[in-house]
Amino acid sequence: MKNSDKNIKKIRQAIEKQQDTKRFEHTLGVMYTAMALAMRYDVPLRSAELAGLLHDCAKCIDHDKKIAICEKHNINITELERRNPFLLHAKVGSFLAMDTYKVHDPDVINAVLNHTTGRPGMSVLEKIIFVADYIEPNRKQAPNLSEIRKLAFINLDKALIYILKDTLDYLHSANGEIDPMTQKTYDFYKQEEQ
Ligand code: DGI
Ligand code: FE
Ligand code: FE
Repeated sequence: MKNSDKNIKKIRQAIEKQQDTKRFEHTLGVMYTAMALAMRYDVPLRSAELAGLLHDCAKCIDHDKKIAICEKHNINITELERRNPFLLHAKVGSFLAMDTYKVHDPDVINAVLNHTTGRPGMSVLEKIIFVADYIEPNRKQAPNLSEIRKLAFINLDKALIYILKDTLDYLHSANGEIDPMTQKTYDFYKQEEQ
């Protein structure tokens, strides 16, 4: 087995220990969906596999512990993140991807970092992880899922915009606090589309 394959196997085993069963199933769903999208959009399969495996590596960590990790390692926490600490799993996850899982590919790290809010100017891999997170087969709740699933393999940017729009609509209806980055990402891609 190649060294890189051995590393991925080790990371997969470590993530399985870290996550509850449901979250790990979701992780594998994102990993395989991201790899399928990587085939479609000419991204290295290994990058999609790694980023998919790692994207929620901090999801099963208590809020207090996530905040403690940020404070210990000088990772900035915004006021909005303090009020909605689940958002921190992306930032903390990207830190752990480097610190614990020893992954240093900046594209993979960015894909973990930006998987929840997105950002303007995402790489193809970042878009793939963002979209795969929403459409992977275990997801059942979001509206328009079958349409977005199809669209993801036809036009990645259109799928991205659709997901951001539905997320913002959902947050408005549920009175969720909107991270300025989620709004900025939507505005950026919506405007780029025209
Ligand atoms: O970690 P996952 O559940 O797999 O997925 P995720 O990291 O994309 O998180 C999904 C949740 O994040 C979903 O319920 C929508 C929410 N979200 C995305 N952008 C924002 C947001 N929540 C708030 N409060 N504000 C945002 O801007
Ligand atoms: Fe997540
Ligand atoms: Fe996820």
